[in-house]
Amino acid sequence: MRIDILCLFPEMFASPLNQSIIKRAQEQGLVNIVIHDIRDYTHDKHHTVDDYPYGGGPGMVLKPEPIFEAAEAIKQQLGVSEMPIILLTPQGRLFSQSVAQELALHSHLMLICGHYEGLDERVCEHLATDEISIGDYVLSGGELAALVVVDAIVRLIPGVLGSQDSAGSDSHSNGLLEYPQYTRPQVYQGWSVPSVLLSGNHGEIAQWRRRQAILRTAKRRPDLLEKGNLCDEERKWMLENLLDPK
Ligand code: 6GU
Repeated sequence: MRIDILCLFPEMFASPLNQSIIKRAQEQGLVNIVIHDIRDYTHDKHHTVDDYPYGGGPGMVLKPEPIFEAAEAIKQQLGVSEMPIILLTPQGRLFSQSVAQELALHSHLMLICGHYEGLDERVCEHLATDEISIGDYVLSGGELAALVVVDAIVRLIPGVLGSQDSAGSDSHSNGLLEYPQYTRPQVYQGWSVPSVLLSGNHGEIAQWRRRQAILRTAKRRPDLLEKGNLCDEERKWMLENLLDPK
């Protein structure tokens, strides 16, 4: 997969993309992430990227020309006439694991990071094919949001994670929050690991984990439960244990 990112602050990407799983994915050639500075596509002496809003009011608005020109140059370089062009904006559709799964299917993505108070609406209307927000709060710019989106997508590319299993049991991948995990020591400050996990009985362990994931989701994120595909027996067990926590 290739991901091109258009932004005003390219240095914000250097460290996050050079750590851990994303770094390894790039080294293995599973993803090629290219950062572009929108300022490089200006033509005036001062490399102007923004201007006053028509109609007045506070703040500056990103000009359309450098963004359109950058996107055009990238498409030409890639030899494609169409590709998903995703604008990161608090006005976009809400990002989620299922949006990440959908985006991970593409071979090319272009992400555009907005900044300052806003960006010319013609970018949204005539260049972007999608607009994404990472949550209901306001960031100073789209760069951090782009990093969140890239991280969530890259770990879904086949071969990126060590064992194919580890993406499958993550919180949200089966619609539920993840079950509690433990490692050594068996007793820490008097707190013991649940004995079922030491039993070696894989059937019982799987059932305990499934039930813990259900209970945790019901308590913390009941809005997610309908995506968890509970069977009647699981629903009954959940209701009993929510009412009567032992
Ligand atoms: Cl994508 N951009 C900005 N500036 N703020 C946000 C956001 C994006 N998603 C949530 N807040």
